[in-house]
Amino acid sequence: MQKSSYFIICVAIIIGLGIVFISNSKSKDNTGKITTKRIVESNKPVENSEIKDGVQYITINAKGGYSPKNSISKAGIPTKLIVKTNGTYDCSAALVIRSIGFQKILSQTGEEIIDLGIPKKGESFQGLCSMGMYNFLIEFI
Ligand SMILES: [Cu+2]
Repeated sequence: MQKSSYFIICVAIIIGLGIVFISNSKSKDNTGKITTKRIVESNKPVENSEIKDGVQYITINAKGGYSPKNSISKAGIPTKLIVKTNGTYDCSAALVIRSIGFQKILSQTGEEIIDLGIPKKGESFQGLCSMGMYNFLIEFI
């Protein structure tokens, strides 16, 4: 009688450990999948532009890189790029947009408004950090 109850307790512990182990490995799998999905999504072109009083504003956040990394906006409209910094102490605050001759160290927190003129269809603007480590691309369609 004592032996069999000891056996039952042992089995219960093993099953318990098994459930914990399985649920742990499942949650690890799930996080892995979510992370992969996020990376894929962040590389997809994003529409992050807004038209106000005939001017198109595109917003890019600069902190540990640029987001969204790829964006798509409308061609043929006066366009301004807003680069937002928020406690940006990394080199993504040192912004270079070669095609328009823009080069500036942005304030650590704030908004920099950059005039892109009236972009043509098919035109694109690439922003880089001063080291060329981080980048973003805006395409006009
Ligand atoms: Cu950099």
